[in-house]
Amino acid sequence: MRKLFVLVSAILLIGILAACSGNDSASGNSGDGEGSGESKVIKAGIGLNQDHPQYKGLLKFKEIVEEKTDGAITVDTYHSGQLGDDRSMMEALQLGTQEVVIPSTAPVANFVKEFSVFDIPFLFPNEEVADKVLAGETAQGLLDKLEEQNLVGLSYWENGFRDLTNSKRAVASMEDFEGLKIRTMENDLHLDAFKELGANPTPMAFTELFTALQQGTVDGQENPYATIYLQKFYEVQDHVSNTHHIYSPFVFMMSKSFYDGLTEEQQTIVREAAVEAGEHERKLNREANEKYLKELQEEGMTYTEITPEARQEMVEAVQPVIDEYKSKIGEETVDAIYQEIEDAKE
Ligand code: TK8
Repeated sequence: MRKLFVLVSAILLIGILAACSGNDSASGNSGDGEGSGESKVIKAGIGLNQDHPQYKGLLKFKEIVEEKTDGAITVDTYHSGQLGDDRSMMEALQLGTQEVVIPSTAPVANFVKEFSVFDIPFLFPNEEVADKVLAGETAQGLLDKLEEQNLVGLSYWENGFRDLTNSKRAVASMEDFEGLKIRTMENDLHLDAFKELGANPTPMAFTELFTALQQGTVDGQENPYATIYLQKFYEVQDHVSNTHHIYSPFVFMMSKSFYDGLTEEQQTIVREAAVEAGEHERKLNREANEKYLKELQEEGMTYTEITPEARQEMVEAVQPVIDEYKSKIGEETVDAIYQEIEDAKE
């Protein structure tokens, strides 16, 4: 009789424990999401380090979400590629093993090809026009297209105008690109544009870049001044030029399976938090890009100014690549963005 009691108790205990640990995703989010009231965890990763405005923006997102949900949703933040590079983290969102990533638009084009519109060289004339167009109908519509890839685009943040660095020579004009081994993001338009300028481009994840520069696998790279300074590229690069060849947005995106499991109120909270934190990040990023060129020179980098005439030569040189990619990206999207840029200039 005693043995039977012990056996029945053990079976009951195992059943109770199993019911309590019913996690439906690797990040430990339990419950069906239908307002189950159980706590949820957002695992959020970026490639840049803890000093970059992008991470400060992510901490702002964490602060807003945890406060407004009264702790029902908590945000665990990871920087410096701790969870992987942009592309692998986007795949993790699709698999449901990570909830948030904020990649540059360039690698996003491997999931939704229309995002490559933002990789058209010399597309945006300045940040003011970029802000207006990214808040416009076409750019917002691209965020919606991410849902086809089990991703939810919540807002655009700012990476910024990209500038060239290298360890070989001063770059003052297109001729100076000749033969330079330049790392580019994993995006065909970037690759073909740098080939057209005479460089020898190599696509590479950001997480591998510092080591590649240090070992001379590549001669140079291109990123905004804030990234160049805060990732300490001045330790492995001698020259910087204000090529300003592309304005890169970031895309704040969430796993669709996680988003769909939130209550309507929680969905509104994360959407609004992604927008508000993005405004905070954009402000910090502009301040950083303003001040770090001077500090790069203080760290020993040689700065070379690209004159308007030299930049115009580059614009004309890459035009055949832009013409070729218009149909690859989607003519409707490209035409709409160009129109919205003209409207934004007025
Ligand atoms: C960081 C990247 C980076 C981007 C690049 O994860 O890859 O060069 O500019 O900011 O998204």
